[in-house]
Amino acid sequence: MAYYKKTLIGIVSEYDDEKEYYFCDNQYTRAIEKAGALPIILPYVAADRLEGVINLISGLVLSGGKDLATEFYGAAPHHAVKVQPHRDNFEIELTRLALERSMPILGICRGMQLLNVVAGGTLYPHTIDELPSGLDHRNGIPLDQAAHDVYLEPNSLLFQYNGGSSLLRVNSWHHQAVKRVAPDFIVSARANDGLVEAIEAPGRAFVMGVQWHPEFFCDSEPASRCLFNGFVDASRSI
Ligand SMILES: [Mn+2]
Repeated sequence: MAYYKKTLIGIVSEYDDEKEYYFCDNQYTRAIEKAGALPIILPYVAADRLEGVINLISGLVLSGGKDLATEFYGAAPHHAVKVQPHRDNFEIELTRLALERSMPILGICRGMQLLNVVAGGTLYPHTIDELPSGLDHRNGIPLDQAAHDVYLEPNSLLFQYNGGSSLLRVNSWHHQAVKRVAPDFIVSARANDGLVEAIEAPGRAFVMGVQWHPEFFCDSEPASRCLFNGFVDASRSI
């Protein structure tokens, strides 16, 4: 279909250090395809190629993966934080450029955390250290199953995507979380332990982060489908 050519969505890949392979969970690519766009998996190219990447794509998915290094948000190094420096360097600069160009961005899990940091917020490096009475957000429940509830704010896009209901069941596989929300962003969802589960930038076309993995629920749950459709629609109009 012709409009695929106009709507390329870049998805930041993961990287296997041992094999030296880039990889990407096909749940992301399927979700983007189903929403009507063409997914492009992005390797970590050199800084002087970032402009070219941004010129190629209409929307950017910041995918899940290892942890963002603590140095980027002013926290001390932590033994539970597993980093991938060349991904951080690539993805931070790419996200900065995408924000500058007012490009639609969907940050998922690590991607939400990275988006928050690039926009000026901070993270908990290891939530159970600082919030010991909270939920275990990485308790081993597989990502194709809901793990806990989140409560959506009525003034958020997510609330609309959820049919005007504040309650949503989500999956969960994270040990870090947003601490201070970036300026110009609002919290659009929290878990019942108070942890920030989604953020969005109301002044922008579509810039959103979700701490869960909606790409696993596109077939089974309308809010996730609407979220990807909303992201691709915003990207299409760029
Ligand atoms: Mn969670």
